[in-house]
Amino acid sequence: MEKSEKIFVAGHRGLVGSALVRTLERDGFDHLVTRARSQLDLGSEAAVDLFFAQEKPAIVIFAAAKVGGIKANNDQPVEFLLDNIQIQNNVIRAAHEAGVRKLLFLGSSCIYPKHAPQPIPESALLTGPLEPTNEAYAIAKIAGIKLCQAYAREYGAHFISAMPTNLYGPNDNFDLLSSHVLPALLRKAHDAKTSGARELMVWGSGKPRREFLHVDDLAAACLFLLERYDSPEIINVGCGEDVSIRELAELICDVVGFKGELAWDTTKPDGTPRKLLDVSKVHDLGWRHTIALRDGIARTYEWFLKNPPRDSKPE
Ligand code: GFB
Repeated sequence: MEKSEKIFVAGHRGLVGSALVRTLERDGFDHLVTRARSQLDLGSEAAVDLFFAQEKPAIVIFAAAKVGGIKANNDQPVEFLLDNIQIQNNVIRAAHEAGVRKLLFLGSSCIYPKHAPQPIPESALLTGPLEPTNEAYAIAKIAGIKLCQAYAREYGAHFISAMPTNLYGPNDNFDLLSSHVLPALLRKAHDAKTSGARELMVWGSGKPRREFLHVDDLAAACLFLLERYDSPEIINVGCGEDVSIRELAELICDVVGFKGELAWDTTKPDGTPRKLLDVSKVHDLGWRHTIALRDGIARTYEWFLKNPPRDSKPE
């Protein structure tokens, strides 16, 4: 990739998009194009067409999505399905029509069947029923993967798709009702410590296992793949290790310095029992993560302390 190539990062204010911009700028890419939601509504076909016709980016990284944790996914299947399909259809089609040289579509590890073999190989896609709490989001992401593969097969487009595991880091969503588990527990541990509470409430049984990747590692992987990977076949991006939600909660309490007890709200869903990606394909290409979970949590907590979230509704 030339440093001067025009790169459009769709969704540059989010967890993933902001990490991509940080990494690209650090590496000397000096022709980035970004648009705030108020400037470009990716849900509007006409606006997206006009943007691509005017800007003609060479590279597109698709990091725009309606995302959320287990509760948001479960509560709003319509929005997760409709919004995601709409924006990805608009961007992928317009990218092809504007002659984009390469597009990277970001999916999610939730595209795999609920009872996929662990660690989950890329070949597990569409081999069984999905986890019901995130079926809508997963179906939208699978449609995006299939659209990229269709453009590659029918028109020879260089549209690739990476499947990141659960991500965390700066600019994450710390709202307790809509966030993922890691930012939620970081905030709860901080609030419990500062208020002198004795207990921290964790959702579910604590038994599900998840794999967590710092978003700066994902951003580095995206650049690596844009430069070295050109197959329409999906590729997993993770760290190759998972922890139970109980272990995660204990680790977060330790980093934050909360010394109280964990309590379990078993009225909340556990979701997929385990989600660990098989990362041998990306390892064989030569990419590996660099940020250990404990360090990544400590760095994210530092960021959180400097950027306290606006108050969300109580749980
Ligand atoms: O991160 P999370 O919301 O989503 O939840 P998924 C992971 C696990 O953490 C679940 C438990 O078993 C939750 O019950 N958990 C414990 C908590 N305490 C909390 C808490 O305070 N907040 C939250 N949010 N969870 C999402 C999908 O699944 O993962 C999306 O819904 C997407 O589609 C994303 O794929 C990466 O890992 O279960």
